[in-house]
Amino acid sequence: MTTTKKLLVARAIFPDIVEALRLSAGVAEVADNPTDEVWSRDALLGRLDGCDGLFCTGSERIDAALLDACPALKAVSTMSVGTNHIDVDACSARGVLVANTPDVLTDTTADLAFALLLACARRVGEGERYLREGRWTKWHYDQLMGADVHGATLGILGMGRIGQAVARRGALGFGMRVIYHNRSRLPAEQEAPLGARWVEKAALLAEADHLVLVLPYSAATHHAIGAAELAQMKPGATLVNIARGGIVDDAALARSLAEGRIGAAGIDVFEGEPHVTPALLAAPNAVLTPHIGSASMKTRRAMAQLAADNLLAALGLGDGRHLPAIVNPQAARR
Ligand code: 8YV
Repeated sequence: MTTTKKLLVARAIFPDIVEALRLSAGVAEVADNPTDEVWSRDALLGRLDGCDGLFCTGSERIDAALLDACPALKAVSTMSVGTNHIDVDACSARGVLVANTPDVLTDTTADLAFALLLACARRVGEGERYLREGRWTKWHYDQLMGADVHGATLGILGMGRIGQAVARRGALGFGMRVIYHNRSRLPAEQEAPLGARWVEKAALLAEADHLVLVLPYSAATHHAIGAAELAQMKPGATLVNIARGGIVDDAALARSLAEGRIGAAGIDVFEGEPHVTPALLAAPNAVLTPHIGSASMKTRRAMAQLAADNLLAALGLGDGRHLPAIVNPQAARR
């Protein structure tokens, strides 16, 4: 096969995976970013000029203006399951295929939901700071009392693959009663093994002891949990966001935590991250992590490999090891 395609890998990823891309049949050139320099928009555009394929992450914004400036681009492969940083409609309209990395991160991300849920409900962060700061001088009967997770009601907003993996952990591992709200209801045969029951959003907010957010970000889900929704939650309930910044109104959440209306929060994703609303940083009853939902060694490698395979497959290259996870197959017909 003649070597024809030019690729750009926008962020530093596993060097051996970049090297394998470079050696793939049909690839003429791979430009990458081994130092993980933060490229300005213009720097990204300059490097993308003339490229057929882009390997990106959730940090790069792929919009109509970028696509118009890079008419050679045929495929955008993101190392993320979320695609809210990509204007998929604009890609489809220009015949640009978009691929993402579903499935490989489902269980790892659901594990982090439980890590945050347990940590905030049982006040692990507060306890650790208390101990490290030398404030632990004796035992008290009411020291750092938190909320039980086992046997409680687990509410899940968004019931895709990750939501179902969270439900499975709650029902089977912690004996929780699982309720969920999603645009579409799961078929009964999928609900039954999870012991999950579909409820209206208002009932979800009112009944959940612990509410986990697992819905994709879009204009429709912006501030799906704002001041009004926080006020509808059970007093003392916990909230976990492993989905996307912007789904929660972070300022409203900080107020609710400060007022003691919400008992605790476990938050992995933030509005405008890596900036974090200062009032959240000041909230002792919040456990905050820097967007590490998928960050296990095994999963991050699997994501990078899948994104590389997707990119090659979307350009008609590669060894067909993976059926590419194409978000907009309709673009191929253009
Ligand atoms: C990524 C994620 O780490 O897959 C997603 O949608 O949010 C995370 O797993 C992040 O988007 C970097 O690409």
